[in-house]
Amino acid sequence: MLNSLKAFAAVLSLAMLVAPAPVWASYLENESARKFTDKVVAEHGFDRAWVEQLLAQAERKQSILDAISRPAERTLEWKGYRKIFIQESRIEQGVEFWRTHRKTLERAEKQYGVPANIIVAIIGVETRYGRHMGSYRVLDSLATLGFDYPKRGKFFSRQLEEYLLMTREQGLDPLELTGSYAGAMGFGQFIPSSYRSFAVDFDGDGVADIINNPVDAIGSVANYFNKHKWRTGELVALTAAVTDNHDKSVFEAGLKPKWTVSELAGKGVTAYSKLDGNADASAMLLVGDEGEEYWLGLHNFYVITRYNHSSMYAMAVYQLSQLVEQRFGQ
Ligand SMILES: [Ca+2]
Repeated sequence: MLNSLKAFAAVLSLAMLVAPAPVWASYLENESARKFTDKVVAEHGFDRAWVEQLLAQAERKQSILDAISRPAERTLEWKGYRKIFIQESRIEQGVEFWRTHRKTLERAEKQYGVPANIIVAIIGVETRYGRHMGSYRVLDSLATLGFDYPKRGKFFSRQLEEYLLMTREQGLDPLELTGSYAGAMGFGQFIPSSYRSFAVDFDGDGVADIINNPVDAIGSVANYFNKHKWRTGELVALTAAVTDNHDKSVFEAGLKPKWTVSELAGKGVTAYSKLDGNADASAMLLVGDEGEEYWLGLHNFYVITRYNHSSMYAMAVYQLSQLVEQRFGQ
């Protein structure tokens, strides 16, 4: 009896030595997290004990790792992608958002030169006008992806660093904020580095709060586009026609406009409307409900892709902006 108890105790103490660290302490034991702590203490003067108690409260979430590993929307064709973002309800809610924030949108348009319909459409595509801003704690998202997702760990631990700086600058509690599984926050889903670079205090209360404050969110989206060189009054995209022997390689040339409108015409892709032949443009082939569609994306279309590097994303924003504007004007 005594011997078996002793043996049991020995097994138990051995188990305690080799057992993985308990979940609540995981990020204190994690090598990347330790390096992270050293870095932010040395470079930004954060208190070591404060960073450690924060990371001790960060939770590794399997659901976050599952979400980021899922096949992305890029496997969809335009006809499937479009249905996700453009429906009657999202157009109607866009009109409602526009009416509610009309004064703020007018002020943002005047100050930043970005039209209201584009600001509304971005917020509509990102979060359905603030209805779905994400329920993951940003701290958990960025710690999980920063320390437990080697493929993009460097990017996300850098975002966690930005997050600590951002919450310190704005006087926000890093334990409180919620967002997407990838740490994007607020009406326009800014990651922490974008928050620090582009969020503005548009109602003048001293805090740039794009999570609870739609006025700040509107100003911040407009500022983002302004800083990414939106050109006021210029077109975004136009449908195009192709000749039988057009150069198909133009559709594989990437997001950045590589040719002028005239050069694309020479390659057999021509806009239906008359355009400045010297304007820069990219050519797109999208598979819609009625088959292949051809488009020219102009400079401002490229600017929308700076928000999310996808031509289908930019097309969804553009088309939603048009539909909401039409309905708003009725
Ligand atoms: Ca504010």
